[in-house]
Amino acid sequence: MKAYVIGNSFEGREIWAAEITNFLKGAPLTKPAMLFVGPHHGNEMIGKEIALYYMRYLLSNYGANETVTRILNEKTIYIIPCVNVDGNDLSVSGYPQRYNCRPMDDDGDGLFDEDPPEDLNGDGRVMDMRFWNETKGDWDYYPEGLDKDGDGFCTNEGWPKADGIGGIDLNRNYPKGWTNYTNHGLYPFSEPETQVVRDFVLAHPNIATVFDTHSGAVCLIHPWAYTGNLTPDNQLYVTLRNKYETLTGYEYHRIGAQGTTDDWIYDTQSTICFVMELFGGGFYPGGYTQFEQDYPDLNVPWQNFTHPQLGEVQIGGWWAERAYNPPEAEIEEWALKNLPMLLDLSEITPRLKITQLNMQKGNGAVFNISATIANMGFLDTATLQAMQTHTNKPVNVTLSFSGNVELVAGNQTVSIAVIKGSKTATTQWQIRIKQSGYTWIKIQVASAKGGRDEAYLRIYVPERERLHTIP
Ligand SMILES: [Ca+2]
Ligand SMILES: [Ca+2]
Ligand SMILES: [Ca+2]
Ligand SMILES: [Ca+2]
Ligand SMILES: [Zn+2]
Repeated sequence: MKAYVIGNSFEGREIWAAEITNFLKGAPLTKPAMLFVGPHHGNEMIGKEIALYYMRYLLSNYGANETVTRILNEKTIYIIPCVNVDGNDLSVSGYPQRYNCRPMDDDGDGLFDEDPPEDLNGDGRVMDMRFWNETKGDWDYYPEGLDKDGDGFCTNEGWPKADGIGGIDLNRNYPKGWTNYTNHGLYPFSEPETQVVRDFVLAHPNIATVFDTHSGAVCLIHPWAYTGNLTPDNQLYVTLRNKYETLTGYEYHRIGAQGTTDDWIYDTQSTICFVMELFGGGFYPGGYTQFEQDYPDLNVPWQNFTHPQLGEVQIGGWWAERAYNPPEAEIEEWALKNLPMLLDLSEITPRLKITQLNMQKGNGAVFNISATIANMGFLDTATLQAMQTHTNKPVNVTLSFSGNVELVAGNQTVSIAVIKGSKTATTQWQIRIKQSGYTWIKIQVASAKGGRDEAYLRIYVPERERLHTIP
């Protein structure tokens, strides 16, 4: 494993990536790859935990577990444990922060982030605060905290009146279907965090599959999110999601959103993308009531507190951290549910192999050479989306030889638009050898998503044949 910083967040924190593969069996970029994307939403911390769990699982099972060993010999796993590192740091400190930390004037008073909520009662988390309204005969609800700018806590001008920290919703900041809402950023890729993901993805064209993490629900999602339309690859997505429903116990649901990570990657990178909503009350097995029963700490009892400005209030209510993240003792259990799908996303990538080389002798020192390239993987070397938008990268088969060989027919590099999963393609050349004795011919196959392979042919030309054919 290699781990390195791939960029910095809005507040300058480091965003990391890891690449895991057997480096002795080929450089990471030359192997088909799967990308694990950690949280774009700071309060959805379970994604980061499962990233680290998966990292440890792969590293500790190489050589012991047959599947892991095969995957790390043949494939590369990229892991970005956390995208929204600023939001994550705030959330860990008890302030649930979905967005990044770019300052935003939420209440339109010309000041930025001037009045964020805070942990008043010192229990380590920012909760809700309620105050009995005599006139209404009901509670008024505010975020826990002080009115630092003297404009009130919460009025009929909007909720919350306080202007909290940031920010931009990073999973709305990608170009596909991007819409001009306040929290989507000024333009697609306006945020340092999404730029980091973009640059990483563009620098690794070998990524064939993506496992992107969110939480707040228990379900799996795939493109398109920006419209209700089906993608050109829908048949494939349905086949895979049926398998993943069985493997993980998560159900497929369509959740619409504009400008998401996975719509962009799938749209432009010939990559099959899934989002896992890892944990939460949405689509929870047995429903939301069951979720509340299983996690009673979700509803924190109201506790009396003497507020310096409001007098007697109560602090408690719905605990956002639990709504998005399982208790520590359950993290492994939720990671294990996802493990078979994580492994499978590495297994299904295309993988090219030269399975057959033929040589037929023609007249004199002329030889017909053919190579059969097999896609040993389940996925095609390009998605249908990529084929339709002409963004597919071809499979290139190249014949290399020394100066004593002349290419008579065929292109030295043959480009094949796509090789379907579990299918083969055959390329042919005709060469003339201008020298007697042994000659080596090299055949190489290279593709963005399907990895590389090479093979050699040794051809013997007796002295009299050479004299025959060379003018
Ligand atoms: Ca403001
Ligand atoms: Ca703000
Ligand atoms: Ca508190
Ligand atoms: Ca205020
Ligand atoms: Zn999310």
